[in-house]
Amino acid sequence: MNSVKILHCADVHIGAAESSLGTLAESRRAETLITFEKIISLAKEQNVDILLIAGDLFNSNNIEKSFVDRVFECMASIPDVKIVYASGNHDPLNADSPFKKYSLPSNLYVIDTKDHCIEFKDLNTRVYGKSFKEVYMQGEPVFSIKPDTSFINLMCIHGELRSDLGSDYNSITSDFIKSSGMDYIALGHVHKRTEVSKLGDSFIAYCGCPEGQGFDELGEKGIYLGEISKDNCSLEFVPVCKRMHLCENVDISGLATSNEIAEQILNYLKEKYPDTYADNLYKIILVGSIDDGVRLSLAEITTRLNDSVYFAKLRDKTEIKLDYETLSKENTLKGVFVKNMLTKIESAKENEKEQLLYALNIGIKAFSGEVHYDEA
Ligand SMILES: [Mn+2]
Repeated sequence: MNSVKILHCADVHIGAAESSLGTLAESRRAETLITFEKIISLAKEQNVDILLIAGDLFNSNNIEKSFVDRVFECMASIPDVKIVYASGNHDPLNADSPFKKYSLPSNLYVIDTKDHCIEFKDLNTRVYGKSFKEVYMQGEPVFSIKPDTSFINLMCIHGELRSDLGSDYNSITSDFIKSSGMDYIALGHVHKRTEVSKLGDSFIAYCGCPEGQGFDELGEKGIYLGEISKDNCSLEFVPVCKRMHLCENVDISGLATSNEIAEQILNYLKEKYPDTYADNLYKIILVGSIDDGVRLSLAEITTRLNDSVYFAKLRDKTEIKLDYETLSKENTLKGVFVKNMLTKIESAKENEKEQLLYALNIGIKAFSGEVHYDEA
């Protein structure tokens, strides 16, 4: 066999709850399982030989049995696919691990906490790896079984790429990769996908998480799928996420009512994400300048948006169109504040001016009672 078809996924975090979503948190939690089911279907449809899961399949070992049962049932439903699992820091392979507590599907191969090599003779392939035993794993993996070049050599591992051995999450250095003898190293841990790259003779990639879990995990998420041979790696990214987290700046200059603003945001989203706009989670940052006297009701705009999209939250970064000079002459506390700020801005260094102007705007909004504690 000259090549092997793999699907590389990691960091599914089944059972993770995005608590900031409030009433949606439970359904979002169920979607981590549904996304895993999609990965399993893809492996079957694409006639994958080996499904590599590089850690953090479960968000923690404290996962309810119903989720574990479903995961193992899905795995057992694709008996022709060999599934290799290396535990990550979220679901370490200790006595509490679902992979230790329950009986496993016969096509699931769990990588040990010591250096480990699993041989699939029928595929002429070996899979190396090492599982986390506890939340932390220091040092660098060592493999006593040296790669035999007559096999396709794969590695499935959770860890942190870095230049030294200082990580608490399994340091993987470029020297280690270059001397590994691997044809492909399937990495987990970093939730942001990297392109497939080559170090020495080894191809390597983080596939990222298949489902974003917050507004620090933006955009399309998925897995890598393709063929690996001794001298070639043809992996392609395949999106599998049910929803995307997205952060968008929307200019609402000149608009005044919540209705108009909500419509403007929706039109923007429909144009940018014609097929998926209703399904995504959005952090919308309102920008532009609005007339003095316009009072934005973030609550009303949010409510209107949430009629049309799965989830949206707003941040107000608009500026008020103001005549500062006239304001500074007002014989009021607000007038004095504006006057003092203008003097400060005038004498400030160039790089501080923008920050001070922002402070001036926040201050003016505060006089109208519009500033909330989470304004930032
Ligand atoms: Mn993770």
